[in-house]
Amino acid sequence: MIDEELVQLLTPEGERVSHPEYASTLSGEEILSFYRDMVIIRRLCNESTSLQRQGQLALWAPVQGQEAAQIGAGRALAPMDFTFPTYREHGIAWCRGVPPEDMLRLFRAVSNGGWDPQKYRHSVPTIVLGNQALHAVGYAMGVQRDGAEEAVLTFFGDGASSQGDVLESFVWAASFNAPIVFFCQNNQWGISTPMSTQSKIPLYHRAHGFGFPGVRVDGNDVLAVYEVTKRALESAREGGGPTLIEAYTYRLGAHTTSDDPTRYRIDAEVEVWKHRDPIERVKSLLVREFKIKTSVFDDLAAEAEALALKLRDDVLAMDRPDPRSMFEHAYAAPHPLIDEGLRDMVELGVGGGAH
Ligand SMILES: Cc1ncc(C[n+]2csc(CCOP(=O)(O)OP(=O)(O)O)c2C)c(N)n1
Ligand SMILES: [Mg+2]
Repeated sequence: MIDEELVQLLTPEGERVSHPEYASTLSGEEILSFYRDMVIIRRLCNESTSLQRQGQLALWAPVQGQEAAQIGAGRALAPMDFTFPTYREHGIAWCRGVPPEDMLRLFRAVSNGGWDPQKYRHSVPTIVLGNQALHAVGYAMGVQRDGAEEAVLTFFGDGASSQGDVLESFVWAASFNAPIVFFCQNNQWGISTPMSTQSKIPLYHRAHGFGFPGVRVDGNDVLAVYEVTKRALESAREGGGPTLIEAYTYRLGAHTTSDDPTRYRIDAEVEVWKHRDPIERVKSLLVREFKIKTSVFDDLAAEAEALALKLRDDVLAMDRPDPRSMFEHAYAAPHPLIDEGLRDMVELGVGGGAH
C-alpha cells in the first residue's frame, strides 16, 4: 500500500484486497472488457508516438501508465453524463466512443478539436491548464438548473490542480452543490515539476478546505477507480454535490513528444512504477481467478494491432484543411480583428489554397 487511505481493490501482483467502504461489483467478463480497453489504448498511444516521430503529428501526449485511471473512470460513466478532458484523456475519449482517428486530428493540426462534443458527450481537448474545470462547473450548474439527471466529470493533472481556474471551480461547485466529479490524475509530475513541489498535503485533502469530500484511489487499479468514480457520479446525480477524486498514478512515458524526462527524473523511480503496471495486474487476476487462456490475450493483442494499423492509414489519408478555415469558428459572429487576421494571411499568400 502506498498510503493507508488509498482505496485499492487489487494489489500490483493482481491479488484482491478488501476495503471497508468499496467492493468490486464487476464480473469476470466485464473485467476482461476493461483489460481489452486498456490494451487497445496503450497500443493506439504507441502508434501515435511513432506517427509523431515520423513527422505525421505535430505533437502527442502519451498516456502509458494511466490506462487504469482513464478506463476505470470512463467505464463508470452513464451515457448521458458529460466529460471535460485535458490533452491526455485518450482513454476517456475511447470510452465515450470517439473514433481513434478523430483523437489525432488536433495533434495533426488539421482541426481545432476533432469531434462533435454533443455527439459523444465529451468536450474537445483543453490545453490551457485547468480551464476545462470552469467549463465543467458551468455546464454542471446548467444541468442542475435544467433538472436533468446527469453528472459531469472533469479531468486535470497534479500540476493543473494548482491553477486558479481549478481552485475557483472548486468554490463554484461547492457553493452551488453542482453535480460534478473532479478527477485529478496525480501522475507525480507536471512536466518537470515533482509532486513534492506541487503540494505540501495530499491533493485529495484539498477538497476538505472547499467543503466537499475528497478520496484518493490507486489510479493503477482499474477495479478501484471504477467503483470510486461510479459512486461519486451517483452521488452527484442524486444531489450530493461535488467530489474530488485523486487517482494516484504515474506517467511512464514523456510528458509529450517534445519532452525528455531523463533530464529531470531518475530511472529507478520509473522502474518502481513499471512494477505497478495497471495492465499487468488485471491480467494476473484474469489468469488466476478467471482462468483466461493465453489465446484470448493473443486475440486481444491482434485486435489492438489491427486498430493501430487502421489508425495509421486513417491519419495518413486525412485531408489538409484550407488554412483560411481556422478563422471560421473563433467567434459565432464576424469580428473585425479576425477579419484582419484573415486578410493578412491571404496577402501573405498562405490562404490562397496553396497548401
Ligand atoms: C495555463 C497554462 N500554463 C502552462 C501551460 C504549459 N503546460 C502544459 S502541460 C503542463 C504541465 C501539466 O501538468 P499536470 O497538470 O500534472 O498534467 P500532466 O501533463 O502531468 O498530465 C504545463 C505547465 C499550459 N498549457 N497552460
Ligand atoms: Mg501530472
